Amino acid sequence: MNQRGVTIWFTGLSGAGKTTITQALAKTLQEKECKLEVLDGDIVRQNLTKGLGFSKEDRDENIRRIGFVSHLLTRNGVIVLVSAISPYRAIREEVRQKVGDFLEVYVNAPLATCEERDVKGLYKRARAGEILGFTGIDDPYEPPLNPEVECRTDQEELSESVTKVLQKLEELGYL
Ligand code: GGZ
Repeated sequence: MNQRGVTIWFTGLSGAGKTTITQALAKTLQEKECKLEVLDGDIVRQNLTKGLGFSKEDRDENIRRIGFVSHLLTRNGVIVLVSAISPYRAIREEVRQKVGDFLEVYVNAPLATCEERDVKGLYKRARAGEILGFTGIDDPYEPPLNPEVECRTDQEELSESVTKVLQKLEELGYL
């Protein structure tokens, strides 16, 4: 199959559901025998961007490196699923320009919902002052102004979120 590459960039707060949607979408795309790669913030930070912290400079550097790898893969016909908070609009735009074939998915759940889920207990620790500079608590998150897809994970089922992304991929001729 001569597949067109594209980077699908999932941005949103910690606990919004980026990884969950990415994994479900990856499974569906694998079933369609698409060539794909997943770059998850959590995993990437253990190798490619190991040693970077959460200052604005480090987050931007994290995103820039993920963007670089995404670009290489995308131009080789891979569907790249990136899951990273990527809180700053400007660097997301920079990556979009560089990659070209780029789709932004805003994984949107209110902070209160993310905090309630608190899967890893990080919000609790951030509220207690044990983690400083936590996105949404004492660090900014700049939502996309014009994302190709928005998933309201507090209002829709996982399958609905996945379908929205698949439909957009079809609409734009990537599937
Ligand atoms: C936000 C943090 C922080 C701070 C650790 N702020 O929900 P998680 O746990 O598994 O995913 C979050 C991850 C954020 O890494 P990213 O590479 O996606 O961030 S960025 O795009 O901003 O570079 C969270 C955990 O690391 N974590 N400290 N201070 N999230």
